Amino acid sequence: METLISRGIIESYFGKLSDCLNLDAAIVGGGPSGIVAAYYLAKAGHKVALLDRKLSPGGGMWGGAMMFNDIVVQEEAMPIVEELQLSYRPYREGTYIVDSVHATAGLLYQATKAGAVIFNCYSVEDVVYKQGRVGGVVVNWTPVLREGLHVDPLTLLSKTVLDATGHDCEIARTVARKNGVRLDTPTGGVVGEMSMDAAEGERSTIDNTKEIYPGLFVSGMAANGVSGSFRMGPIFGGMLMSGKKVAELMSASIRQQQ
Ligand code: 48H
Repeated sequence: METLISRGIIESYFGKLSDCLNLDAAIVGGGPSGIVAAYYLAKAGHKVALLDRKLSPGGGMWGGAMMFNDIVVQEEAMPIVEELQLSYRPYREGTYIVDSVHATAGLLYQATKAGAVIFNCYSVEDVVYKQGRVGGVVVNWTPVLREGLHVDPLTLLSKTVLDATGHDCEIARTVARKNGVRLDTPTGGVVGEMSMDAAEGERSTIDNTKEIYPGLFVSGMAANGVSGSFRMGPIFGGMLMSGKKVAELMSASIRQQQ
């Protein structure tokens, strides 16, 4: 019995990993924008893997605001909440309340059900960069990096890569720093996010969701971080709409490359 259990996990896991060596979309970061992007890309029939460095993907959504585990979603994003079958309660002035644990678990459930593969405890430490294009991700176990062990990474090639790493914009920073290239941002680099303006932050998240370098897209807080726009606090409609928008942009790019 012990061998059966171990063999089942090993065979299944390595099959899953081998199957992801050539992807349509590699999503770095399993916060709300990354998970929603994974859902729509998988639903469109693309081969999608989402990598998150934590044991529990979900990013900043589990905790609501200051660990009060509810989030606010505005009217414009409710079609996504409906499509992903999340429960919600109307609040005031066109806003709704969603339990943050239910929402995070629900998004993860729908994305994986649609066919997205999630690798947790994976840190993306670099990208594949060839002929002026980002073409994949370089991955290692989070515990290897935390321990500072000198262990080389593995590589997953991908037609498109999404930086959904939140406030830190890690992938965009790495691409600009290591390759000396200009990103499609106001300065050509990572500008860094501004202080709180909830309405403006929500609006600009959608505008800033785009391809910032051939093969490299940004969503969610990373979109505002790279372009130097405002944070918005615990209102999550912008994150959901950014995930949907970036999935459409990436899907068009994937189709062009086929
Ligand atoms: C693998 C990585 C790496 C890496 C980071 O921050 P997130 O929740 O992302 P978003 O942008 O979808 O959502 C932002 C939202 O949660 C938020 O913080 C808001 C609305 N803040 C407003 C405010 O005013 O503060 O998730 C990012 C995820 C995390 O799970 C990280 O573990 C993961 O990315 N991650 N995974 N390799 N190099 N870097």
